[in-house]
Amino acid sequence: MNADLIIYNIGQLVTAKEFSNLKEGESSMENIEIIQNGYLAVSDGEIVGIGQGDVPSKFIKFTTKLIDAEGRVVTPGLIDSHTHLVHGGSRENEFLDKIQGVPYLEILKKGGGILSSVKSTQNATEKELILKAKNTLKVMLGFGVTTVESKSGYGLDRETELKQLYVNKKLNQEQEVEIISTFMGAHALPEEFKDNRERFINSVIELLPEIKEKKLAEFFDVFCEEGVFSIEESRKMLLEAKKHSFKLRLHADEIVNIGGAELAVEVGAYSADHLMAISDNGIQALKNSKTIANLLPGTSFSLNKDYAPARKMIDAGVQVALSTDYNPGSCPTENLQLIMQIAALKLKMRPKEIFKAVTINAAKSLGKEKKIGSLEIGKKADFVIFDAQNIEYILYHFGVNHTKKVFKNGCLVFKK
Ligand code: IZC
Ligand code: ZN
Repeated sequence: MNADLIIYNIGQLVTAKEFSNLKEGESSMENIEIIQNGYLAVSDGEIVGIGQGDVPSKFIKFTTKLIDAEGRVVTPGLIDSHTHLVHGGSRENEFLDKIQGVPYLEILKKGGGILSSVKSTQNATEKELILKAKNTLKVMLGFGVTTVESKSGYGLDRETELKQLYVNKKLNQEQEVEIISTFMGAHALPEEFKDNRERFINSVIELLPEIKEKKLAEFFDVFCEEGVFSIEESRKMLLEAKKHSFKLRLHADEIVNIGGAELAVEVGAYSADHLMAISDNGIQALKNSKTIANLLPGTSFSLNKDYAPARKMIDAGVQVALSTDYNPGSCPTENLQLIMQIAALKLKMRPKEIFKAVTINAAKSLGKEKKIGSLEIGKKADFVIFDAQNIEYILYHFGVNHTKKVFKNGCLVFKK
């Protein structure tokens, strides 16, 4: 099989392919393959060869483009599996309150927070939202991110929710980063429904068939949190969404423990996200399930809150992903590398665990592990060349961008 692109002389090729027999002393999240002195062969946007040492001559024709990685690290394209990508405006007007200790849920209660972004998003045109999101995605791509999950939830009315989801669809057609779309109509309770929660919940449920029919979202998500949507309310919406063939994810146990992780497992969600306040019972539930624990430590950092007990979860056998939670309130950053560095420094996650969390586990949390998340024959040629000789360096030297080149479907889409 000829290749049209070959990367050779790769110091550490993190294929992120999982193996089942763990080595002595390794956690169940350190079971990813790293090839020393590797090569990668690509044809037609797919991986056709991968291995160690010299590139076999069968891959090379005289038009093959050869890239010398000069001993650098190559990984799968990073996957940011939890973002609130599409929104109008920003919330720096709440920043001073926030750093002076006004709680996140209190700002929301006063009509700020999410509800402030809802107003900005309702007031923005589709064109403005597309332009803003494209700029964000360009920054993300520069950090090595080739797939992004994007939630609605700054509309809270039919028109604006659909507008956000249309923007997701357009973004998939108009730029390189692949978008996985999530309908999150239950992100907050609009003020006009304060005395009629049930009517709002029903209005979210009523939107499900239309969104499904128009193929505007693959996933459904709820902000299950004290003072936002209760366990019972969340369960009702999640089960309705499931009936309409949505895949599920859930904002769970972010600020107060109300049993969100257990609910995520109960409804068969692909991911339970945040988990800063998860209980031991929640950890047990996740451990015995296929639900991925999607941790967002940038949010703890930004809200000055406790970090999710990642070590405890991983040591118990829970599979973890890491994402930015990019949003205008609790985590306004596109920088997934910074999140990985915080995961090392604050969650005490180990280098292999961190790379697993932003590649194959993130892919699983989106149900896309057959196509992306690891570098294996037949999968998409989404990969990053980092300007580093080993993965530890990328985590240790924090706050800068280590990306050298990013490839999506075998095409160069970012170069430093
Ligand atoms: O806009 O504050 N946690 N939703 C749930 C968010 C954070 C986004 C926001
Ligand atoms: Zn979120």
